[in-house]
Amino acid sequence: MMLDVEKIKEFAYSLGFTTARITSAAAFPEAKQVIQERIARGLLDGLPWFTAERAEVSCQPDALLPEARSIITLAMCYLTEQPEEPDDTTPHGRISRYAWGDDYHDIIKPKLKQFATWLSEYAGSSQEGEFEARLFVDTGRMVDRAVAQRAGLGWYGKNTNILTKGWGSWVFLAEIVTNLALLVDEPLQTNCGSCEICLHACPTGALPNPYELDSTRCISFLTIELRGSIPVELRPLMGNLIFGCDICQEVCPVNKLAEKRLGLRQADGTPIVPLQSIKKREVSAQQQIISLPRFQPQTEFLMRPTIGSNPDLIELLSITEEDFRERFRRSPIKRTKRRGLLRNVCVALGNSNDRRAIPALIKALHDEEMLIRGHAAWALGRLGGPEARMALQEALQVEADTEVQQEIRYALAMF
Ligand code: B12
Ligand code: SF4
Ligand code: SF4
Repeated sequence: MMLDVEKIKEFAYSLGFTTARITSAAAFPEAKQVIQERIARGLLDGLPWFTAERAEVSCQPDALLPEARSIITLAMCYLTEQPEEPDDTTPHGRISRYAWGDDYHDIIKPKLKQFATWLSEYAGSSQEGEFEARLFVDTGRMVDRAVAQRAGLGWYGKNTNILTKGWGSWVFLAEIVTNLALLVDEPLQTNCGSCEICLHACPTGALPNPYELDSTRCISFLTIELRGSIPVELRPLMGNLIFGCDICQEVCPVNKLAEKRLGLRQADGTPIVPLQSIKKREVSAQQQIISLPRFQPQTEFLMRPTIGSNPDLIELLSITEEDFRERFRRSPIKRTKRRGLLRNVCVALGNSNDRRAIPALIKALHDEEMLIRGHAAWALGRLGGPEARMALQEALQVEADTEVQQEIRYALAMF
């Protein structure tokens, strides 16, 4: 007996997932080919775990669960109210939207477990043999977007994100691979049409062609995944982004429409997207949004006041290891560790053109982490002025690390 997939989707919605679709557990040969080709071209360099062998497994669901027959693919919208723009009394950074609240892995994983328990009971006697399932959220063990595309959960945007009807790309993706045989959904017949807004909006040129991301230039990679120094030629292009980047999503007309339809407002009560800013021609008829599913915003995604979306960069530069652990304990930001975050803060301050940052940067020039010292030197070189120059000259006398010495010399050459 075939299980009622509508009941399964209903249960997903009751858990707070915003879209649920089903596809078979057949392999994903096109995705495998694309990923392996991108690895070979170096577009995924800097993600050492992302190997051709891993891609092979992630595109082969029965390598993850031998009896796999279906994949339930799930999206959870993380749109929340937009905070007020900060005043300019001090330089501010920008944190990407997905990191304003708690870490989504910690929110979605327990829900997947709850879902699997329910499924096991629901499948009950209709299932021959034992119910089996594997749960995935962003582990890289599963090609989340390829699964979502084939199941009709959304379509590939040219910025490589999956766009869903109703929520745009403001969704996290997750899957349950199971040995249950379920009725599958068809892929959507939707695409971006002639729109290419995101490709032109990317500040670092990380989207050289539609559907192609050069991870090594992407600010999301540079601020979150990269462990070492940020290439000097990319630093000036990063603006005040200190954790992740949403630019290619913020400019997307499908996303703007989603924000408008959800009625999200800024702190002063005005809608996030003024109606007139969405030009009709930017959204093809195909992309017209279908009736809106229920929206159950997860309170865990709401912005946490201790983090904010636009933190004060000078204050942030002074945090200790202990402060960092306490402040970002439940946040995705903990991934960068203090040294990665403060490296990014230095770059943002270097781009701020705000000399008020100089005393804090001079202090950071003597931080115990060489990564922070090196990027503070670069920022001082960018901001310039006699005070910054003298601090750099003095630091060069005492600096023991050759990489930081090089950064200081590079910074001094900017004067
Ligand atoms: C590695 C990774 C990254 C890397 C590399 C991203 C990348 N594009 O590859 C970095 C660190 C840069 C990154 C950044 C971000 N990421 Co990320 N990331 C991943 C991860 C772990 C693997 C992605 C992957 O397989 N990349 C390999 C490339 C080759 O795959 P792909 O881009 O999907 O390629 C497909 C398309 O190019 C398509 N394609 C190729 N040619 C053509 C041609 C046509 C005509 C069409 C239609 C399609 C098409 O086929 C390819 C194979 O399926 C996934 C989680 C997971 N397990 O899947 C999350 C994931 C993709 N990331 C996510 C998010 C939210 C982000 C950020 C928005 C975070 C942020 N705010 O900073 C940015 C977005 C950057 C961007 N523009 O993509 C979400 C995306 C949700 C969504 N709606 O799509 C995911 C799914 C995590 C999750 N579970 O929610 N990420
Ligand atoms: S996330 Fe930012 S840097 Fe990366 S592709 Fe999009 S706009 Fe470019
Ligand atoms: S900005 Fe345009 S091209 Fe880019 S993802 Fe959105 S609809 Fe597609």
